[in-house]
Amino acid sequence: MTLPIDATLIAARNDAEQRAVRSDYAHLGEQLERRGIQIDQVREQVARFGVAIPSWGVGTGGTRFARFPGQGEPRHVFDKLQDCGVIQQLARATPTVSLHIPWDKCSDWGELREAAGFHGLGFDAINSNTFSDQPGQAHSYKFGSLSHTDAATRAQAVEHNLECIEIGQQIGSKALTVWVGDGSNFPGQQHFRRAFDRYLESARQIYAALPGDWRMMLEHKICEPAFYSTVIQDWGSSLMAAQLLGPKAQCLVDLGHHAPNVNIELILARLLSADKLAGFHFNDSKYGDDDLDAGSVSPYRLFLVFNELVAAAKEGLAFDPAYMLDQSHNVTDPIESLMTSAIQVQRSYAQALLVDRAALDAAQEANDALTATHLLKQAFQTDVTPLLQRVRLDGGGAIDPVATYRASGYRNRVAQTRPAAAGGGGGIV
Ligand SMILES: [Mn+2]
Repeated sequence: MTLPIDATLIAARNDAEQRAVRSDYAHLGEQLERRGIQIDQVREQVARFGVAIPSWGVGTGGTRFARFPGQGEPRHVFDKLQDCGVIQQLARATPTVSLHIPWDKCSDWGELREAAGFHGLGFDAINSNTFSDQPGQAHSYKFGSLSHTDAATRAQAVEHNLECIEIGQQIGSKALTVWVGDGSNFPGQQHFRRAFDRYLESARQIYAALPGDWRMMLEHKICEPAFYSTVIQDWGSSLMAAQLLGPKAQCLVDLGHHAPNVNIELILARLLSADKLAGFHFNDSKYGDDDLDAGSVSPYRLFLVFNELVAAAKEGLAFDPAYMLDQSHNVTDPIESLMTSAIQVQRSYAQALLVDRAALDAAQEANDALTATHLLKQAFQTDVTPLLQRVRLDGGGAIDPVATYRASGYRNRVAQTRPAAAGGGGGIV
């Protein structure tokens, strides 16, 4: 068994470009040195950065109207893992995979762990699903899961989360991500406070089953599938629930799960102050939870998120955010989108490392708004491309992951063994 992309192809393509990359890197190093920044130190920090790939992200996504699958769609979790292996082999920024149960259920978790090891991948948080019904399920989630009015439905949803923890333990996960679609579509449909209380009662049972070194990550969402109210609607509800549950419960921020124009970097600052920031789901949006590729519309906002995280780390806050891409690839090859998005997230992190923190502190103390905002812009407008290319080159990846991927013919190759997927019906994944 060999890695999915031929190593000699990667090396040949890198050889053709590496002289230019080293020259560009040296030039960027000179520019940064004039600003008092050692480029090699930044490069080492960026090389240690990783963002998880959601297993469902390697399949073509869709909207509630339709899905248009591409060639060679993954058939099962082992195919998904192989596609994640391609992403990590070429882009070197995604060392972990986040599984989703029951979509990724398999009969031998040990075998799956071995396959992940072969690709140099580990497993990040495990995701439960009580927002859709599975074949043979006794109770429907049409009207909710953890907060359902019916006790037996709530018990079934709790039981599913306990199963996710058991599976997670077998593959080396350390966190359970809980997002529920619970809510209402009509004013008056749901008693807001009672629904929240029922959610808490169920969540407490899940929390009680967490292993000592695990975290429970609560993901809020303003709407969809419930379009009038959701039980864990915003960071306020999420923070209340996390505080009531205990120290192992924290709040997960998905960039697409807010009202338009909400200041997300401020939310994360508040969650950091409360020691409740679990991590992030990265994507981008224009109108709502559009699940666009990270940084494709608002790269500055992505940078501002990392600016807060880097500042908090530098100021000595003890936190360990889990990062994951969570987006829907409807019109692109998901492997290309995920590589590009991981690099975009990595780019934002690198740019945030370039902010002159001492000068920013001084500008803030002096109420010099223009200088403060200029310092952020200076970091954001620095083209760190050569630095990211060097990180990939040093890590055995591709200087240009998308071009190398296209040259490898991987998609056509897997399409020969993976049957064409049916299109038509809606569904985000
Ligand atoms: Mn998410």
